[in-house]
Amino acid sequence: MNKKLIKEVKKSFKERFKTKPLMVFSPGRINLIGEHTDYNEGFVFPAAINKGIALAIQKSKKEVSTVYALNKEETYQFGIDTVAPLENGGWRNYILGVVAEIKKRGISLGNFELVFAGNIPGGAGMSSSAALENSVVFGLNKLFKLGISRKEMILISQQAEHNYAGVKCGIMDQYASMFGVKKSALLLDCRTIKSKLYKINFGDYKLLLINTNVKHDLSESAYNDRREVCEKVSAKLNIKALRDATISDLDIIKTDITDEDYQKALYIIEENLRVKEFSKAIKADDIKQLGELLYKSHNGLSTQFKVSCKELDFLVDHTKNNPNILGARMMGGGFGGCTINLILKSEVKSFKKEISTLFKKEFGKDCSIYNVKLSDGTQKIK
Ligand code: GAF
Repeated sequence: MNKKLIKEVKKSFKERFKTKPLMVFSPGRINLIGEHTDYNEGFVFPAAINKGIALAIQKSKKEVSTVYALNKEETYQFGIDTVAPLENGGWRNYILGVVAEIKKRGISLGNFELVFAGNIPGGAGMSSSAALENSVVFGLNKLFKLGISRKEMILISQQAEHNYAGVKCGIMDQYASMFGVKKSALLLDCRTIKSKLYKINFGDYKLLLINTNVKHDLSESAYNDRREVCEKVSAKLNIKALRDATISDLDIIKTDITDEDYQKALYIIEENLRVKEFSKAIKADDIKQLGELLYKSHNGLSTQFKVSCKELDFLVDHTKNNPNILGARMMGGGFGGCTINLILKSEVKSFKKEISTLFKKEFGKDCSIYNVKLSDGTQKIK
């Protein structure tokens, strides 16, 4: 599938700019467990997938840089020396943000020409934005021989998201997209930004994503609000981040904070513990326990951290009395997007049919179902 995507991007670049570009592929990600823990300097367990952004890029001698979003058939031009965030800039802001963050580091860049396209469904919570940011910073780094390390590149991508897209995200998405490894997931410590690789083989079971095809308005401001709550509680506890808190610490300040804030902080502390339990269960080949942790994670996201929505809850609830599904939860920032399900391989076909019908009956619209492969991270391609 990516072959087709890459071919289309190359072709479009050639038609537009007549030169041979440098080609980059940067993947999206899934997350096994550990949601909203990244900006609390905690633990997450993501993996890069075989869907992403293909990008063609070349230096330009012109006074402007020209970027073309093939999926949207939209072009944008800007001067490399006059970069600023655009109101409602959409995809443009990810590119401008990366350029601005590189320049902030005192590194000079020339103008360039770029074409990109992706096959990550938009709003699905599979990090098309991190894939785009990483592809741009990786492409520019190679093209202008900037000597930026992969780790610095993901920090540039993250800052682009903060300052140009307005989402105060953690580091999980950019890390997974940049450092992903085939057939593996990464247990990432978001404080040290170091990960441990786990080969993933769930035996007779597999991961299946179900997209609600819903992205609720205000999801970005709600995301930033959650981060603020976590920071407020950390400040009350006099610690750097909720990663350093225990439940007993939190109980000491329980009467000084609202019950809502208490529940949110409690969720973070418990989710961090679940990530560690999950990694132990993988090592022990305890698939049943993996499923149980997924359900517990969803319950916390929905009832304590409050980032789920009725469509996500519906999808998770409808797996609970299905003996062929061991666990399910919403994945990513929330307020829409996908659920991730641990399902018996032989039952995928009949489940797909069943859940599609039920979802349509309940909400009057379709859900989408994806199989994903765990794949390598951002790379130069031919
Ligand atoms: C989004 C953010 F970009 C990540 O940093 C992370 O916080 C995630 O939501 C929730 O776990 O994808």
